[in-house]
Amino acid sequence: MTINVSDAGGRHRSPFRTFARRALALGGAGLVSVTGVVALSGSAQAAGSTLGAAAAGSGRYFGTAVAANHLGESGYATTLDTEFNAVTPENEMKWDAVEGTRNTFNFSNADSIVSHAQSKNMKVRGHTLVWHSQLPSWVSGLAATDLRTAMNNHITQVMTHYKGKIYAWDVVNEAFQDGSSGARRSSPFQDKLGDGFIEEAFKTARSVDSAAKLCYNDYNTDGVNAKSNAVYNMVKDFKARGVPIDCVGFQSHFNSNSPVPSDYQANLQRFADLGVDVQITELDIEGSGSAQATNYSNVVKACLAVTRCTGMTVWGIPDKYSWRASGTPLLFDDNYGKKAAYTAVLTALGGSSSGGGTTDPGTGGGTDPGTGTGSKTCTAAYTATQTWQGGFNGQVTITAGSAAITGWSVKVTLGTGQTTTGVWNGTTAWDSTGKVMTVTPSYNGSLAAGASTSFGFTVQANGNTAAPTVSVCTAS
Ligand code: 9MR
Repeated sequence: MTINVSDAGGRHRSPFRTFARRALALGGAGLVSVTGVVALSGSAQAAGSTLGAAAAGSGRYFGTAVAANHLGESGYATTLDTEFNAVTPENEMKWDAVEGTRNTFNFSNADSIVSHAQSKNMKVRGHTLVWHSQLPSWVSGLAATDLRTAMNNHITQVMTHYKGKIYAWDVVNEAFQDGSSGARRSSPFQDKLGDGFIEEAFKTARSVDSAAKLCYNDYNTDGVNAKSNAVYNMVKDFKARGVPIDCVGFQSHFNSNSPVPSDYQANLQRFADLGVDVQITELDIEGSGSAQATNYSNVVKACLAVTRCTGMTVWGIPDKYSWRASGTPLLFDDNYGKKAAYTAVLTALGGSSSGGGTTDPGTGGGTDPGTGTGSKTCTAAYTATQTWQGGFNGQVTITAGSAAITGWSVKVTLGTGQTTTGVWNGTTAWDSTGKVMTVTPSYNGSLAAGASTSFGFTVQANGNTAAPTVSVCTAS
């Protein structure tokens, strides 16, 4: 099996992608569009000819996740500045990024995104203050009293730094379990502080920045199901008791195992009816061509049909930088060509193309990055070269894009139970979970344009023969 994943500067993938996702019926039946009223400012240009401008026509924003390390790439920055009027830092505001060491705050990467957004008049969604993932080990190691202090301090420091610059904060992210239990997810916060940590986080957040909208954000809550019911009940309870909450984010990561639910609009509407805004916060839909385009169109129409759906954010710009790059889930191909999905979204938003830009016919694939930009890129393709009872050898082939590179970096995430017993032709650094290795060259960092090298590793399966997840390749 070969899986191609292409160039990006992302971090390790969330374990959430491996969770069983609730399969819901596909379809957009009953989706209708309405027009909102509020005028928005934004950088998007001619009225209705870009995503941002078209969304602004109904008083909404159209945003994207942004990674600070791509802002210097001209195709990336140009597409961002032309098409979008809102951004969410993809990783740069997470706890591990801003407070890796207790009370030492590093805002430089997040600041670069926020100042870019401000200079272009874009809204910024703050993502995220309290989350079990990308949480430094010093936090998880704290006892209850200290953890409470650390949580409130983190919220206070980060929100103070960005006070006045953030449209909406994901105050708490992914606090509920998947599946039918409707229970809260086990986390250091949940386990040590109990259910009350969520409302405490919201109250602290309100006390710091009363102008920012305060959101709860989660995935697998896009349709009506046990998990979304649990979130719904929490929001209802918060509203009844006056706990400050202004919005609910629906991540909306869709693929064939987790398709756009047929009751997506109805679900957004029932939350809106509780008196909160709703937002589509991390939209991506794996696939290609007209099927992908139709799904995107249905999602946009669902938001437009809910008056309190204030905006949509896609989780990245070109496919090559997606956390699910191999599924080509975004609106732009690797060369920033507009895919069929782009046109479908623009049309659903009520806009129409001005004829500029390139158009991808939407045939899918899209794993060859970088041509046309001149910037350094690479792809990483995984192959299982040998398997035996109890284990296998994996090989990752790195191929430079259209420019020569002098270094590369690839993350490999092992499956549950798996361990490695050896890595060759690469240098490894492990994360604190012991599951994610970042592999960089040992001697083989310099590659001419289009040239390849590979590294390999042995995996002890311990009952799990699934291929490890090989993340995007970052070139230098
Ligand atoms: O897109 C993000 C990716 O670069 C990171 O490696 C990953 C690490 O957890 O987080 C991704 O973003 C996640 C978001 O912060 C929360 N919802 C799920 C997103 C996809 O995993």
